[in-house]
Amino acid sequence: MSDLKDVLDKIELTIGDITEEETDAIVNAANPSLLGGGGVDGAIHRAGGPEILEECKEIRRKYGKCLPGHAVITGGGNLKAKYVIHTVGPIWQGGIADEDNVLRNAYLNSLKLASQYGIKTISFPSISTGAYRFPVDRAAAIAIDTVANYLKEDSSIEKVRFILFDEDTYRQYERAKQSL
Ligand code: AR6
Repeated sequence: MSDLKDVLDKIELTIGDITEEETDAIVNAANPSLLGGGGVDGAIHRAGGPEILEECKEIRRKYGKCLPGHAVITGGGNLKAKYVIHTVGPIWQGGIADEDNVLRNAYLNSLKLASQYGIKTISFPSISTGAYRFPVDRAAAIAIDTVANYLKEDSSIEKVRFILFDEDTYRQYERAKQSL
């Protein structure tokens, strides 16, 4: 069990493009089809090349769609990251559809997969706050809280980076981290 200061030291926030990350794994904000899309999903498949999509198709064939809150793992294809963890966040419906818990599970199941694969460093985008329209301040609080609580209990992951695409999103995550 780590204390809060140690945990906060392991969480890094930065503005950037997640496809350029050199962490062991990056996380994709995918959709249940796992067959690609726009936003960060499109960027990861474009930069990572066709191998990632082939692996996603294989997962689809074996296990079917990836439900919101769940996560699956593939190799990193042409990316610097060795793995891509594909998770599906909730579509924001005004807060009436258990969106907070689904978002929490998307982070939690991604982290659990990372631990299972011996991943020590991992980068997340801001899941659900683009096309899925989850309010950024609320999503940031859930993301930071879920990661911090996980790191308190599991010391195998050494670094969690949030790669935020714009300044406003970055500021919301910074605020969420400071308020812990
Ligand atoms: N690096 C880091 N963050 C990025 C990048 C990038 N290269 N590109 C976009 N973002 P979104 P969602 C940010 O829409 O809301 C897809 O079509 C973006 O600015 O990618 O979970 C999927 O296939 C925003 O802050 O994901 C699904 O259908 C954040 O990443 C759907 O979108 C998330 O935006 C998932 O929607």
